[in-house]
Amino acid sequence: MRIAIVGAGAMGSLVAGRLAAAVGKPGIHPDSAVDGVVLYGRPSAHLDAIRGNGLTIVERSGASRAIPVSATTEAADVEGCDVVVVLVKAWASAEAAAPLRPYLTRDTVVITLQNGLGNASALRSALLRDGVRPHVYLGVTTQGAMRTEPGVIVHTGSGITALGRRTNPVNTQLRDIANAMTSSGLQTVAVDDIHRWVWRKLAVNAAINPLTALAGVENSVISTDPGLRAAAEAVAREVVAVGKATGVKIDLKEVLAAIDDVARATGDNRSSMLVDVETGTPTEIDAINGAVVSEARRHAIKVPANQLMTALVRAREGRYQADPGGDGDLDTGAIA
Ligand code: KPL
Repeated sequence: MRIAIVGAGAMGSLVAGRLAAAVGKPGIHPDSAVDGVVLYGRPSAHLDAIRGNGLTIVERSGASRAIPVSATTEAADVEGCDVVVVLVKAWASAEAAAPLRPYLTRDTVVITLQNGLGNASALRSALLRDGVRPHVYLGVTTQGAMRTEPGVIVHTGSGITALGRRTNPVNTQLRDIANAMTSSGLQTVAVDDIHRWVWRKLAVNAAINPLTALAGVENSVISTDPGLRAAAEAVAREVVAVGKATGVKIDLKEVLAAIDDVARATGDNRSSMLVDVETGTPTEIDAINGAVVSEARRHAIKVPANQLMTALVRAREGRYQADPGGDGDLDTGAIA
């Protein structure tokens, strides 16, 4: 299968690099072999560096390796790909997907691995052409990565990636994609209860991202600092209540364990929201805590902790949006 990764932030680069290193290797099953990978992003020093010297992935052990990755800024280069994995910031979904519209077919599988809620519907609307649109599937990942300099990313934490369909059980194609990702070194499962995974990851992001961004700390501190841990629990408790109201079977104990696991597994990582506020880039607060607040309103549930996170992060963004100055080049997700 030929796979395009949309968004050359840290996570997009990690997925593209791992898959590119698997090209030509036998897959778990012949249909899950990776035949080609293209990384599509905005013109940037990072993309230029990848084109010149390959993508360097630094492992947690300190070992590193440069992998040749075909990197492009041309939407037309995505033509012919069977699978398109979207890893741009939530607020950039429509803008990143629209140029791809002429090059995708009704058979293309588009998978969002973005943070937050609402990405699949934004992609579906942006990709609609003459009443036809590709399949857009849901996914979440708890892998952690950071971009440290152009052409270099650090794989800060090995997590798990889950893929699923919105209303139907998984199909063979999704299983093949999950196998392709797993054999490239990114542990991936195709699941029938993807909404549960999406809400669990939403709770993880809703707790870790704004707290790390506001406190200016690495992910690990969320589970080691008692005050931040209590705040994370307050945020997560509300997300679970709202998730349950939407009909998703999630459980607070499981969500709190996931927050501690992710905080530990990606311990040295600065969350994407912390990097955003440090580099003056728009954050994903609206797709994460803001989306929880909107859903809560529909179900008449009070979510003061999520409201507070949303207001504080928006205020922080307001300060740098009024006075733009960050170069935004070291962000972790936006198409770059
Ligand atoms: O998704 C993340 C993010 O930073 O956006 C986590 C999992 C919290 C890793 O940092």
